[in-house]
Amino acid sequence: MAIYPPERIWWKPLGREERLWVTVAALWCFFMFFMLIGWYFLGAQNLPTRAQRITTAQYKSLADQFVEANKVGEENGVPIVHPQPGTDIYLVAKQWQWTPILELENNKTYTLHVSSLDVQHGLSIQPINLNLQIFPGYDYMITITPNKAGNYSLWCNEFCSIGHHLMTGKIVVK
Ligand SMILES: [Cu+2]
Repeated sequence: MAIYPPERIWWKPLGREERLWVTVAALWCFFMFFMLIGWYFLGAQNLPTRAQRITTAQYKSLADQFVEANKVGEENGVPIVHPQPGTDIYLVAKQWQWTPILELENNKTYTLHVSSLDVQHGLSIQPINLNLQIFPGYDYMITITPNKAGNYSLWCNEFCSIGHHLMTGKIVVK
């Protein structure tokens, strides 16, 4: 059996429609790629966050002091705190609870600190859909000004082992 070399042009040339679709798809890819970059500037969806290194022991002690000084009640064993507007407020993520319950005043600005005492968690504030990754060892600082009274639920949106689905918390804006 003879071995024949493949034909020089072995593919079928693109038809008009196929060429059109490939062009449209390629242009769409370019558009999506540049939108990804553009949205960073246009989307106004990036959290103005700062972060600094902190040990979990240091963060726990800051948060404990904060709860101690501002505690006004308890709900299912979770402390409720009502801090002064304009101050630094602390939220702790640990398996499997967000603590404490923060009672904030509407249209007042706070510096929200968040950190984890064990593993990586995802802070999700609903229904405003604010999402932030929380690693242990970092103190994340977010300037927040609630503009609508109501209850906001906190969820963990980073799988943090067996009790992940139970990890909730609450911010109450009055
Ligand atoms: Cu989780």
